[in-house]
Amino acid sequence: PKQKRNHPVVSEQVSSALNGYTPDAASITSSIKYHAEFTPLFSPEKFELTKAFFATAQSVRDSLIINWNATYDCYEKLNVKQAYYLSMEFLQGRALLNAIGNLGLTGAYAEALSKLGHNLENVLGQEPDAALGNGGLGRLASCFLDSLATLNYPAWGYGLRYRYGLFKQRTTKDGQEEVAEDWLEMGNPWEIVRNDVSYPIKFYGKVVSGSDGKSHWIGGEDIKAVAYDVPIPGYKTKTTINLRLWSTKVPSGDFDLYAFNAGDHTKAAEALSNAEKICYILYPGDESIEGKILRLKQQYTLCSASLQDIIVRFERRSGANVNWDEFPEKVAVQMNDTHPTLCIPEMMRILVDLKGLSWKEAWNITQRTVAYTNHTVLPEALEKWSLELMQKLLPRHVEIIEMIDEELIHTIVSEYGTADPDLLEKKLKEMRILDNVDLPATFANLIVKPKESTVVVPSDELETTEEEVESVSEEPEAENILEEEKEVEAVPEPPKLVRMANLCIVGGHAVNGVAEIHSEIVKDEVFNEFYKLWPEKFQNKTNGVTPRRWIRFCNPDLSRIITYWIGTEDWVINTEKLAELRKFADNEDLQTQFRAAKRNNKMKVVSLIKERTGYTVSPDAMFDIQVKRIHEYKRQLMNILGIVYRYKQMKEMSAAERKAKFVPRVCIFGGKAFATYVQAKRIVKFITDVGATVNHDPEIGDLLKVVFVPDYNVSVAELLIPSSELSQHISTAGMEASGTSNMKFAMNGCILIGTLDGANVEIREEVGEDNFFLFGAEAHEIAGLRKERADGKFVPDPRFEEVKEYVRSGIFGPYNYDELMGSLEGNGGFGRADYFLVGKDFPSYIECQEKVDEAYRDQKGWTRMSIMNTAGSYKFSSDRTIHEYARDIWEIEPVELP
Ligand code: T68
Repeated sequence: PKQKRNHPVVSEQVSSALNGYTPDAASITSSIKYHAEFTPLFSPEKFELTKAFFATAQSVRDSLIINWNATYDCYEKLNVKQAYYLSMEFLQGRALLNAIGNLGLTGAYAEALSKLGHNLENVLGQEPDAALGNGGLGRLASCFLDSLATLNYPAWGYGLRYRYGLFKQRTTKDGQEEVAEDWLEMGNPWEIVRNDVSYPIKFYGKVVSGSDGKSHWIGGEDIKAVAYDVPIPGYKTKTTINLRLWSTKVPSGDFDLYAFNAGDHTKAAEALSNAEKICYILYPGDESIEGKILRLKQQYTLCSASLQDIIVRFERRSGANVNWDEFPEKVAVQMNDTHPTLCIPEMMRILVDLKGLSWKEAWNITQRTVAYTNHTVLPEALEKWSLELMQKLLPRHVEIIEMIDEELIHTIVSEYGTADPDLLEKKLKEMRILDNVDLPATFANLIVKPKESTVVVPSDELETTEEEVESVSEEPEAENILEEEKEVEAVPEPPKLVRMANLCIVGGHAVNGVAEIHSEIVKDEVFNEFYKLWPEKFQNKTNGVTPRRWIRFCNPDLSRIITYWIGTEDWVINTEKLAELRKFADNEDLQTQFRAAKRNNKMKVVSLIKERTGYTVSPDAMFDIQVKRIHEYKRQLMNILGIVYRYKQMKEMSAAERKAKFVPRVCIFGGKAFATYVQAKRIVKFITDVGATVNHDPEIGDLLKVVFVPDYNVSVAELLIPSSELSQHISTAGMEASGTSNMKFAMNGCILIGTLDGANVEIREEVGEDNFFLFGAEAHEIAGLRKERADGKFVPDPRFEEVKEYVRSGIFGPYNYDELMGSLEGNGGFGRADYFLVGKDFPSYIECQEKVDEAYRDQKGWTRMSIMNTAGSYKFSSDRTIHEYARDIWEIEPVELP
């Protein structure tokens, strides 16, 4: 084995691919038959589709295990530096096509299955999606794993094995309905349970000082985390890395046999369910305190089990002489958002309490090891945990966090001095990890200010109801009080909180945003105080997506065309080559082929829509798609209001005028609303209601169709994205950290309509501004525009007023849309008075949509734009992103297997 330099030459990888055992169709057939017979999942008599899928997957897994073992052995022997990507979410989707595609065995498997009486495509369709994530953040983690393996980087992912994935979405006449996603019902052929790899995890209990001078965390509740490994194959390389998912169990010996035998079955089962419920579901609702505890338990389980595992591996690979100072030279830990922040205090706890290192040594090692990726600047999405709750669940970690906070106070005090107590107080308030917590005793007299425990309110500001006034006036004593200044009861103390992002920034050596504009906002606004203190920590790593799943496998027609025109299939790992398509953008043959591929992909979606919604749509119409989690800042509401405006105009025209003005469109939506996000669920209901009216309007026919595809997930995305001609990325500027579907759409020759937000900015730069439909306010204007609204100075466009009124008229059914429309109004009393500035951007949005119609009429011009999007999308391969993380943050090198 040899260690290679960074950025390996692609052709070398391809030539070294699969230089071991490569099965042919005949051996695959017998392997599938073997698994159908001996892998005890199904009854023996039939070989129907489900069984064909499982037997096929088992046979693929055999190949993966060979490569997984070889990869593991190699890293173990070389003792190379390894990166660990910790994420509460991995949105893997289906694995079969990806695995056989990466192994270069798609043809052989298709042949083998056909010999056995099955069609590969049908077999692929049997696989449930592994939906262990919500959206972009989870899918990014999965794209990263694919790139890491493909580029031969020594790296693993760590996550949780949720029993139920993100809910299945149904749409009924009442809107969205959630159903449990039982993805493991039939078993998971890709995972390998490692019963010998498990670690103890503790919750609650207390901390005592031992005679050895160390802190001991004792008592409480003990569970264990067991490893389930999912092999992740790289494309045309033997490297197969690992996604290790933890499942929680009751420790052996903790089952209360006495209670069970004495008939108290519930008590005996309690411990079991207490342990197992930690991994039941992704995002337990956290409105209740129980839900919050469960979520914190999940986060801690991920951090503690993964770190114990990483540390055991480090010690084993170090042999007899463990040199802890070398730890950061062997290990890089990336925290995917703040969800794995507890890595920091957990690493400190293990190093100080269990391995006997000094605080200083441990802190140095921890900081050099961990790094943090930020995915949001929405203040409400920055995680803050109740200190009280954390103290109960993780008492030792809170002690450690308090010490880190205290060191940070030292730093802030020495940076800003004590001469200006107001300034110092402001800095401390903004930067401390602990919010609303008194300064530790050593600092208590730094900021000498009177402590206000009660608030004095002048009598004229006291709110009194009419009834109270009456009763007051009858009570002479009360009147006396009213005349003086009344002392009211103390306002409740603000909750004491742990700000996880602050802890991440302090405890790690790098902080990165996920697109250029976002990283600038991170530095200049959200975490500006930290940026001023440690500018060297802040970086940008523009997101990317894997071109294997998102072009090569989901769009085989387009892939063949690209390979033909570029003359090699190398573009799959060397996406820069896509740029060569630019020179053929006006070539008629390429254009014809591009359109034919698009049409073929649209036909698949015509069937999908029919099957899922019953609607018949025409493949000749423009496919206009917005698919992403439903969120107000993503402004699905603006899209649907734009459609309503279009529909209203159509209704006011003659048939001939309609045809002249509008091109036929199928407007497709998809995405899940978080179960407790009321406004998002209203939006889903609204879209389906508009569809129900428009799609049945005989006057409109194929000129406009509105479809909400239920249960959007990775597999649905793999069908929708290749079929799209226009896609919408229309967030309020400054609010979408990056977006990643925008990249997938561009790769698949779709033209984007969007704001200057997230990765849109960079996509537009790469594909060229003529090939991107831009509209809307820019990020630097948003604060001013919100102020304009708040001051009542905003004058909405009459078309916006018109469209809201149309909705309120009841044209889309009996549902009362007052609240939804009211949320878009200055002071409608509902929601946040158009916080997301739909009203502001609406005119430029609909005007831009008119330009889209015009452009679409010129099919040659449109296809040119489409080719330019594919050609200009090469920067957005996650291979590029991973090379940057490897070089700038993790300092790891690719390793080619022998
Ligand atoms: C997304 N974030 C960003 N978060 O919204 C998107 N959040 O702009 C970006 O492209 C993507 O991350 C990848 O960087 C999310 O998907 C979550 O799903 C999430 C989950 C739990 C708590 C907070």
